Amino acid sequence: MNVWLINPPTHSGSVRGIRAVTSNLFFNSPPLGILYMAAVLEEDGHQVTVTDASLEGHGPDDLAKMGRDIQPDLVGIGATTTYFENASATAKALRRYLPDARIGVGGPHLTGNTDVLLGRDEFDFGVIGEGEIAMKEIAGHLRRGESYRDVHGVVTRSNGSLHFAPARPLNTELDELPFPARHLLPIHKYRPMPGDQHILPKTSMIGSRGCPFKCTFCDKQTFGPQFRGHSPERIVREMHYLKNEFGVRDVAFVDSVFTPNRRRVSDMMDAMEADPPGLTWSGSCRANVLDRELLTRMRKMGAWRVRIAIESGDDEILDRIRKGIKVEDFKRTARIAAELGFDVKVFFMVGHPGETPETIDKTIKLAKSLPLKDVTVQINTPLKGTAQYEEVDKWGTMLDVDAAAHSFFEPVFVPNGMTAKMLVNAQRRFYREFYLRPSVIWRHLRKIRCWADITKFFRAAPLLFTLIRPSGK
Ligand code: B12
Repeated sequence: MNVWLINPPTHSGSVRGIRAVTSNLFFNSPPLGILYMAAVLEEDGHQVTVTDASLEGHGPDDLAKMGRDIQPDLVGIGATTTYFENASATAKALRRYLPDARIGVGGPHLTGNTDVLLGRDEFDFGVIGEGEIAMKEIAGHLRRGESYRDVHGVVTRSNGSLHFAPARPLNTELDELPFPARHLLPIHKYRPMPGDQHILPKTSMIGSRGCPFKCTFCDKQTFGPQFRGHSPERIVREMHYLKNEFGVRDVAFVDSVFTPNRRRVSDMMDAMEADPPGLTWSGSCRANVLDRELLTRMRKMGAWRVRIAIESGDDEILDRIRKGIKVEDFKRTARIAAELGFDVKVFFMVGHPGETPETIDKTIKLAKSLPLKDVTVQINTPLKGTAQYEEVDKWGTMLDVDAAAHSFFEPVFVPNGMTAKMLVNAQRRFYREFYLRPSVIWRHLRKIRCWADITKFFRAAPLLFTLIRPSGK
């Protein structure tokens, strides 16, 4: 079968008013889910084309024209909530040129919102959850001229309602999956966010799926609560492969949680010590799992950055969002990491349930009190299927906005006693107060080693300008 997998456009209909953010953030690394599926389909003898419309700046019509040359039998489009409408517009445009192709959709939005398939004739089917084996089976059925309707995990329409095939169990044998088919995309075209740029070329990798922690804002419907890791040896093999095949020098692990427990981190460090990958890397870490000993081993093995999501500087809010970490634990880990020479990047949100101007002040104060190099400040966005979505009315008001607004950079939910404008202003003030300090500017300037380190400041300028200027609304 001739299969075409598409990461949808992020340009047309892109998130309003934050173009500098979207253009820097949303194509900083290849879509690994699509590349895993592509690898499995290739292994099964299919001819596979992958297009990242976000990276290439293609809109739905450009893709439709490309479709005439590719002539796929089967098309798969993946989307988050933010870009589901763009996935849908793409499928509609493809229909015009490819009347016989089967067009399916998967990814986090479809998984949490299967009812979006109703009344959307542009899609023939959806896949709930992990897509590799489901897509392989769908392509196999089509190759044999059979219906794919009952392939596990597939949802189709029939007589105005949805038909759900039995659910597909989570894949627990991750090492049986081939490496993502990165050779199908121009991986050197991806650019990290300026603040995430360390040594180029850089790319991303994922060492695990699932997260056992219970943060109420997180959409973990695709991979579920069960942590499933690639073996540490396989992770190290993939790092070597990235270095040898693609000349990669820096890897960002995009696991939901790179450090679920001490044992896992220690096993990974054992594997790296046994066969040093010889690249730098970074990962998302739980502040209460890491200690000086583990951080020291990670640093020796090439880790240059820890990304820590603490979200708030208020313990009451941390309890409410079931973060499972105390502000004091976070402070200790952030300080040790900075002391050991890590670039510490921390994720915060404003607009939590129960948030007030005072709790936001506390969070900003916390960020400024620690030797952090970068922060990301998002606006809390209750996604359907998350625990916080269930009790959102108790804590505030959901605004009547469309899916594209679920970018985490514009208000979707306003806590009681606050306004949307206050949230945007707080986010902007947070960035302003954090970055416009001599200590932080110096932390950035002292890392300049080469020309690429200088040019990233030119890329960062419009981004920072967008994020720090008062909203004016
Ligand atoms: C890396 C990452 C990013 C990168 C994306 C890089 C890229 N090009 O993919 C960046 C930083 C740009 C990013 C941005 C955003 N992200 Co993000 N991101 C992730 C993260 C941490 C890993 C993604 C990944 O590679 N997963 C590994 C692969 C194997 O899984 P996968 O992509 O989900 O694909 C599997 C299935 O979804 C399915 N599938 C996917 N596509 C398709 C297509 C078809 C046809 C089929 C059949 C199946 C299928 O099969 C795949 C293989 O099993 C996830 C959390 C997570 N751990 O998954 C969040 C996550 C995907 N992001 C999320 C969000 C909200 C965002 C942003 C909106 C918010 C923000 N401001 O950061 C933006 C939107 C960007 C966009 N383009 O849509 C949410 C999505 C929730 C939702 N309902 O949409 C997640 C799930 C985080 C969370 N837990 O809340 N993100």
